[in-house]
Amino acid sequence: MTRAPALPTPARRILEGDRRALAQAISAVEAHDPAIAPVVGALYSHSGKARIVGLTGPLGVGKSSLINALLKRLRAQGRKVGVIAVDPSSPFSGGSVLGDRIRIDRPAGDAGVFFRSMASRGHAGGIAATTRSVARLLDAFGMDVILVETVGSGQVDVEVRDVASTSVVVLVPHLGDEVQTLKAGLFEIADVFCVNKGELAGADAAAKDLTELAGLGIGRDGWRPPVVTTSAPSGSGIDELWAAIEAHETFLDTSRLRDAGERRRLSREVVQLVQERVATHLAAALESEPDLSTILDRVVARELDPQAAADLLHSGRPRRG
Ligand SMILES: Nc1nc2c(ncn2[C@@H]2O[C@H](COP(=O)(O)OP(=O)(O)OP(=O)(O)O)[C@@H](O)[C@H]2O)c(=O)[nH]1
Ligand SMILES: [Mg+2]
Repeated sequence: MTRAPALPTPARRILEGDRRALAQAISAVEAHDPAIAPVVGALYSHSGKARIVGLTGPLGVGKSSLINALLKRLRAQGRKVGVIAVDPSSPFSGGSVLGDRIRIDRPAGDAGVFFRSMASRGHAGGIAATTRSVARLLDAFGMDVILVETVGSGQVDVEVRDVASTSVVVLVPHLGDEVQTLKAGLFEIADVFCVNKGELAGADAAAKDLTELAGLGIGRDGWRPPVVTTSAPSGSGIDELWAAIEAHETFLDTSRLRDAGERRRLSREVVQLVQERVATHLAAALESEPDLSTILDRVVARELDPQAAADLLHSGRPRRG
């Protein structure tokens, strides 16, 4: 009888619930340490069970506060929760500009919560390229729910949909112009709208506006994004917010859209990984391989335009006609 290959030790320790092993693996993923790839690979078949919920929205609307409130609620139900906060970071230095601002209320010794903040390192769209791998580690570790906060640099983050099965767009009353500019993009992202700071004047009007908009957006797979009003510090509306998230998760199951969504996300992930590799390889080859650097020389000399050079590199011959 053939036996399954032994799991790498860190992978086995993560499956056994070793938090230190988990933390080390996440750091290795963030550092792009090639030694972690077999560990992440070995854990892949143990992932896919957690519900991944993304929260996105402009700066300061209360995403972290909502995550804290959701965390308390989920812990009270005995669910294990992983939190990933993706910080804005300078594309130039790779360092975190605003730092780690989320304060997670984790009672000391609560093994059912794991929090990680990571820098987005200038990755366009705001999700660190490694977020998916980190979410998968938390998933294999046994977290039931993974909450992902993505940077809100005045825009909502479209890439959250590449990670989460339910995306919550968080707004506040009187976002006015901001919402106008966001409108078009909002419905491609939002499975749930949350009007936070709901105790402030204008919250009802904002919720009403969004509900009307959500009505116009109906037809996207037959799901109408619900609008929930919350006040994170008091916990008001948090039950409703979680109910709306769960309703969307149930919808994914009953409509059988969950598999289609997962397939789309994984396809994008594989394509992105190939893109990265091809780009790295090609950039090096353009400098080092004489045949290819000649093509680049011709572009530099204005003999060949970049499009034509790309055709030549891609198909080996110039495009006709
Ligand atoms: N009045 C009011 N203030 C809130 C509410 N929720 C959060 N805040 C406050 O709003 C500020 C920003 O909250 P955060 O939770 O850090 O918001 P965020 O969206 O995570 O912020 P960034 O990560 O910087 O984009 C803090 O001072 C919170 O205390 C709310 O429901 N009502
Ligand atoms: Mg935050």
